[in-house]
Amino acid sequence: MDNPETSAPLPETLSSASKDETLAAFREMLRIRRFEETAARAYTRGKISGFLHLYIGQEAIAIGTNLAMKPGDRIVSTYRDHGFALAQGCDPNACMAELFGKRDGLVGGVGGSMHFFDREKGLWGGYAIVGNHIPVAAGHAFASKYLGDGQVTICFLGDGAVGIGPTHEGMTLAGLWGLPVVFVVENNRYSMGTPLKRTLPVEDITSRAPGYGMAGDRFEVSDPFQVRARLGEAIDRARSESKPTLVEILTYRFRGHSMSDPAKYRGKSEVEAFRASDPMELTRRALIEVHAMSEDELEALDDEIIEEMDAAASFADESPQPDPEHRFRNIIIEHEGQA
Ligand SMILES: Cc1ncc(C[n+]2csc(CCOP(=O)(O)OP(=O)(O)O)c2C)c(N)n1
Ligand SMILES: [Mg+2]
Repeated sequence: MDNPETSAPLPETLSSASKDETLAAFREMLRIRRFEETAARAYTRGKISGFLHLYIGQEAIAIGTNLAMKPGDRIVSTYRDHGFALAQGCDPNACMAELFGKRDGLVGGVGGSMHFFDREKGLWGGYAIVGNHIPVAAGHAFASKYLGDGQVTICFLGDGAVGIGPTHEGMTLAGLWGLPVVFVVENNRYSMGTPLKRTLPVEDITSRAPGYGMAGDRFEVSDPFQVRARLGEAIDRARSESKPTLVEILTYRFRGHSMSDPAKYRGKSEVEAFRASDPMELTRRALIEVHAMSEDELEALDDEIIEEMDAAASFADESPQPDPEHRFRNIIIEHEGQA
């Protein structure tokens, strides 16, 4: 009998993609997953302080977004930001060193997990305060409209950010002023340990889009090419018509909210059911079933990536502590007597 977990048909977006692009997307998703697992191990060994929110299960969204973006477009993200950094091409050594709070980190070791930032790569910040980056994203989009630079801002938020005041303020202004922005709710069904049905009166988040004068789109993530296509439409609308869109992507995180969450609020069967449709697993299956790759070839790829991430952890470990003065860099106001 067929294993029901592997006999589900592959999504058309995946089965119609070329081998090269499927392999490239799989590789990038796997890099995120292995980076996160390496970070989790480092956290349990006491190498990382503070919070650590992993992106495991949601990788296809960051990879599909990167495929849909043009150079100059901007990502504004939540604290669950490592996947976006890697998808945008940030160096895993610098990302890991940032988690370790080291000098060679992406922002010199003073930002940590929740504050990745790489302007050159289009990552305009991870933000720790739920919902408060939505007005920031609207501000970026306002600047693009004002300057006529043709750039689009893509702002990610969680389902838990939807009821927060600044989310409403930012979306209202984006709709009112016709800003070139795409708001993407990564609806992973939980905010910390609270399921969506206990936080929102209406679970379809895009039902709010007309109230903001925005187009809406809602789908369950299946693979990076589906994300590229669906977000691509919203990004085009922003770029060519200067109209915002509210996109809701239904997804799932396989780990707890953060490293301190054992995720006891959900059953094993729920997690297993989502594992069967894990976009990374579907992409792996496409490589085997459609493109005739072997398990051995994929294992060799995995070994190479594990090695890359182990090297990133060693690099981070060996990187020096930041200079004490570094904490005063990149701040807006310098008080008297400060460096
Ligand atoms: C304004 C504010 N309130 C509360 C918190 C604490 N907090 C951190 S993450 C989180 C849940 C957010 O869930 P969601 O938006 O669904 O994102 P997810 O973690 O699922 O990606 C909360 C309440 C915070 N960081 N900021
Ligand atoms: Mg959530």
